[in-house]
Amino acid sequence: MEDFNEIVSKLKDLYSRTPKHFDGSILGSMTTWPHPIGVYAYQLFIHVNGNDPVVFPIVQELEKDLLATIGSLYGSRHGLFTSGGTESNILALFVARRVSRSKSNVVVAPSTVHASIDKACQLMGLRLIKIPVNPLSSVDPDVLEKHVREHNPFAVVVTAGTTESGVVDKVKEVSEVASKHDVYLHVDAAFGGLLIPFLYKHGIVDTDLFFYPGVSSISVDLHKNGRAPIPSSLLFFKDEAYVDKACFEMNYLPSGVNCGLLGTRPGASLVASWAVVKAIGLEGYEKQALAQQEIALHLFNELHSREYIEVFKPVLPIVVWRSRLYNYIDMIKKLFNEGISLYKSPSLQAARAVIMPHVTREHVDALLKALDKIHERSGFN
Ligand code: 0PR
Repeated sequence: MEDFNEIVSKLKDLYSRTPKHFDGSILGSMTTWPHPIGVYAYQLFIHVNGNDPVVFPIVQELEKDLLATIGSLYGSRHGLFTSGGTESNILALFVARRVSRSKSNVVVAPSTVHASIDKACQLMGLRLIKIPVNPLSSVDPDVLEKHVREHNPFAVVVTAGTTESGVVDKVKEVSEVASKHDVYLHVDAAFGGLLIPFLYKHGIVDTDLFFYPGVSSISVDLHKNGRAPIPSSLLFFKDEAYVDKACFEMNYLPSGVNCGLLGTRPGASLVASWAVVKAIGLEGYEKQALAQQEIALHLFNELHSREYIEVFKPVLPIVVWRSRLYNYIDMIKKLFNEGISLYKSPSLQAARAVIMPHVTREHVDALLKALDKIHERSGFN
């Protein structure tokens, strides 16, 4: 057994070598530095099993409050707290299958859906039909309707803030197609859920995120733009009865049921999310969304002014670009060697920077400097 102090000093060493969001090196992932009140709450409630509301009634109380606050943005307070966008998407399709009257096992979605939809379909033996779409455009509702007529799905999934380019599918128009054909519609707003309602209000995006009559569920991650510690997401349903369909009988538990995919679950992350949402408030999320968008536009404008770059105009704060000199994988590798980590946008053969709440103008300027440097060395500049 190792000495406690030795383990602590090893941990400190490991920590010093682990990248941190605030140092500007993490510009690719949709993760962020959690709000300090969330870290405090997480530590305080570290012992709480979120799957035991009888022993820990706080879990249900705070879940209800959290759902009411965030759900007020979309017009529903029915739902559950989950471990992330993946669990929310799997559960949404699971519930869709349980409530659907249709016998079909087909899910229709634009090709821009997140890979967790593929995962959900593989897990449940569902057939996923992808509509080929331009990654820079939302799915055309008429094309979607054509696929619905042709493939007769029980569920349709669209995305409000796509992973690779931040595009927002037209929720209202798609919901009309879903209503007309009596198909379950899930909207994956893991990334856009805490941006779109505010940016729509300010006329920056042209699509709102709301429980229009044909929408059955909406997922939004709190560990992305919510600034809650990982793992944290919410899955909203249009109807209270749908929440029960995300639960399983488990007789030995004091509550008799287990909701969601996890068994024992981190109650601490639920309490922490609640605390963070209280601390930031919807007004705080609104300011944050506007600030993120402004930094994204700054990055876009700067990239646009460089002749060695081809950049796409951001819809949400995700900026995607290519180099005219390097292929995108080489460019990402070179930037990684300069201490900046980005993700790929394979559908556009491009690099992607996500302007999360921790990202500052200085971080973006350091990225631009690194880009200039790698192009200068090759004599392009
Ligand atoms: N839906 C959308 C639209 C997403 O972009 C993501 C994740 C999910 C669902 C799944 O969410 P969870 O990761 O919470 O289950 N997008 C993250 C991203 O693109 C996923 C990610 C993060 C992947 C870090 C890899 C990684 O190292 O940043």
